Amino acid sequence: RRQFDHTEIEHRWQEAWDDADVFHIPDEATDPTYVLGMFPYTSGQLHMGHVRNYTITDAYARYKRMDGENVLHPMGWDSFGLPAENAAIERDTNPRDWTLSCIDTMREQMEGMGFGYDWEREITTCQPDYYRWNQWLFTRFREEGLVEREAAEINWCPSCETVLADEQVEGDAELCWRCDTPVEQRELDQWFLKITEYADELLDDLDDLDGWPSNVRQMQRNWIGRQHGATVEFEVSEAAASETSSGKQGESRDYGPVEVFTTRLDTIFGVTFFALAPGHPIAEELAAEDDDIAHFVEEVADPEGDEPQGVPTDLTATNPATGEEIPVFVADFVLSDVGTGALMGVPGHDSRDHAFATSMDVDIVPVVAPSEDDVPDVSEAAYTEDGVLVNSGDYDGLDSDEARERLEGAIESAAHDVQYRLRDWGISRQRYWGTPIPIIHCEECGPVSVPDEDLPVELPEFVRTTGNPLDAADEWKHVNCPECGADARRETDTMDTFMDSSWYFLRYVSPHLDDAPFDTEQADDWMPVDRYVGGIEHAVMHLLYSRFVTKVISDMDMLDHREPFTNLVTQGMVLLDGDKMSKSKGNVVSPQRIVEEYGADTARLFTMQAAQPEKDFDWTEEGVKSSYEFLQRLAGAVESFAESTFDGDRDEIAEYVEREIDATVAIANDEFESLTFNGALRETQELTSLLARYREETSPHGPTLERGLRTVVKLLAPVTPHICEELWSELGGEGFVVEAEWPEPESDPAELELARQLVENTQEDVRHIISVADIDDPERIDIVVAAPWQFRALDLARESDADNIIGELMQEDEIR
Ligand code: ANZ
Ligand code: ZN
Repeated sequence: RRQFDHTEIEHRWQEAWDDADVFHIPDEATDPTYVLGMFPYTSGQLHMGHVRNYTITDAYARYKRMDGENVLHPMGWDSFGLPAENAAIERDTNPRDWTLSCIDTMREQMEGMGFGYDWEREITTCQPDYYRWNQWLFTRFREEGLVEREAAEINWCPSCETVLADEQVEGDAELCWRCDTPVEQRELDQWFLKITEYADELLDDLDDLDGWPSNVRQMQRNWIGRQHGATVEFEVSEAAASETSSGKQGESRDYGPVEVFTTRLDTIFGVTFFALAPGHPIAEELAAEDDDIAHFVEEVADPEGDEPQGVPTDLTATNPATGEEIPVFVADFVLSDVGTGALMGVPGHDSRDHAFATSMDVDIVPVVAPSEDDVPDVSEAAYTEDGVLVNSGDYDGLDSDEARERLEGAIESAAHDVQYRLRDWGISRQRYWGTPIPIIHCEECGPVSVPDEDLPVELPEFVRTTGNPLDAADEWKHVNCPECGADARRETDTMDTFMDSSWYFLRYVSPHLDDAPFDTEQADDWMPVDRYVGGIEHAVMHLLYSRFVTKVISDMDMLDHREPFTNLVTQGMVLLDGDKMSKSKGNVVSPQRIVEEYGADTARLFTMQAAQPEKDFDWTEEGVKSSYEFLQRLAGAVESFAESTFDGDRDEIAEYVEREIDATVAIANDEFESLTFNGALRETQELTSLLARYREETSPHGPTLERGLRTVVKLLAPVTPHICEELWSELGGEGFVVEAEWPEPESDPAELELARQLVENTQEDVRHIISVADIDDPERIDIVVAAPWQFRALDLARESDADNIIGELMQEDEIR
């Protein structure tokens, strides 16, 4: 029998919460627990990933609220960006109307899920009252010297007609993250934020972020990619032999000292070739004169290729340690934007150099060995470990560390150097749907910042064109220079939307402020975010940019904190038959249907029950049904309790049940704190079954059962809030369960532990009796073992004619 009508109940309670404003946190509240789910991109509909993400944060926020904390749990919309622009074009509308309609739908779906947000703090990044602060921050960054305009090779998606950040280019095939089109390279003037100036701090502070998963920290470390090493110069000039062959007698060209970066200066005696990246200025100069080199650079070179490839040149380089002349190549495994764009080739000790030298027939010499009398054979493979130097003149016998240090001092051009993989953050996008970069280009004055009082620079009306619609907005584009008044034009690039999301968590603190992006005093008190939950796909970009922007803001004395997120949870995926749900695979389970058919509580319960937050899990209809049935059973139990009359005293059994209630509460507290709701739910469901048996086996509708049921309802309330409100009022609870006091164990923890152990021991005894007495009805075994108050066990055992065993056990006083 269905016990309740979920649709009616859910709507009724959603309205009641709304009317009572229970999720609003006033500005005066101090030191709240800040619980945040990564705000959604406004794609049109909530998907199961959102349901999972926001149920985790909502359950935690509700738990904290019941536990007596002030809770800040806001929601907003990441609503600028290419997908909305493309969707609008597809639907023959404009990005603004499309986005705003998506927001309305998604907000309604969130309300339908019962997520308890403080909607008075809602923020929408595509609204001028938000993006003006992107512009304001850009201007401040520029004043701080953290903005640069540079011509740069950029990733260009020919289909989206936009620049992509490195992070938006995916896989070895270099495909656009949005449309899977192969990405091309182009040179354009771009705006950059100098995140590299914060590379060291961003890296070092990871060590203290112990509330973050270690894999995310490691991904950020790798992304920043700090390497200690040395730069050293090689003299490069045209080889003597080539003068005759090319007929250019007497004009042997000198290219001067060319710098390389190495992490292994200890291997310098083993350098047998020198290599330039195809984009190195010398390689470009050579390509202009030499067809083979031009052909290689333009047609053959493939930096992503598995096999290193290259082309010989007429140049030689002089090894500064040995004075030896070595051949110079242009090679594709040397990257233009890494180090200096040139490298010293040590095939004996570097695997790529080894592969290259083998194909080019270059010498391979061992200069580092495990020990002096164990020189490795490097003809087949490089020896890549540190060790002891050999074949290295005066340096023979030194270990690698010491050799590096001494060589750094001894070689005149050598200098200690640190290199990073991290590049500055290119924020220019040649698209419409983003924050206009607040710059005016003047022929006289150059790029001029739009004065603060002229912010926001609002987007003009959308027009459909092939390129950037802002370029076509003539009236908008032509303005006067704020400095000299001459005719000038606006910057038509918009900002990467990662700018919007790199500080939105600060805006929630004071979302309506109109003279600053956020209130400093309030942010000092309310920040950092205590629990941040979102997808692992944001491990690098969003989380690194947010850390960077927070540090800059802090350096501008606008915030005390230097890290935005203390605790991070990266939630796993909701799969269907082991596959990611996706529109293209047509295997999407719609949250809307689940809510209609089973209710939001069931959807929430199932997603929290299925696995701990970090793990992927499979969506199954059976799982959903069993969550639904559990809630129906619980409702039934409360109903029959509420209808029954009160009798019965605390007895031995009641004491056991009381202990179980306490034990469940103790475990649930820990599990809620660590967001492992599945553990708490398992315990709570077990307690629910125990209470059901307790009611059947004895007939005490007394205080123990009442406490038990109230506890279950409270423990479930963060996860299945609507039905729990209903049951709470049936049990005669006061006010909302969402505002009720979170349960604490009544007995002291040490006693509880002892009691638990006793129970476990008793269970062992009972199992023993069962096995000896040969009880084989599985249902009875379950009852006996799971409800081990002793006399029941004895009764059942006695029934099975095992008197003598029981007698013995009783004599030994093992059971009593
Ligand atoms: C000599 C050497 C000997 C190196 C050796 C390594 C091992 P990893 O390899 O990740 O530690 N390098 C320098 N500039 C480069 C560029 N523009 N493109 C590609 N590779 C470049 O990174 C450091 C090493 O990368 C450097 O140390 C250099 O090769 C190479 F047994 O120098 B090494
Ligand atoms: Zn001017």
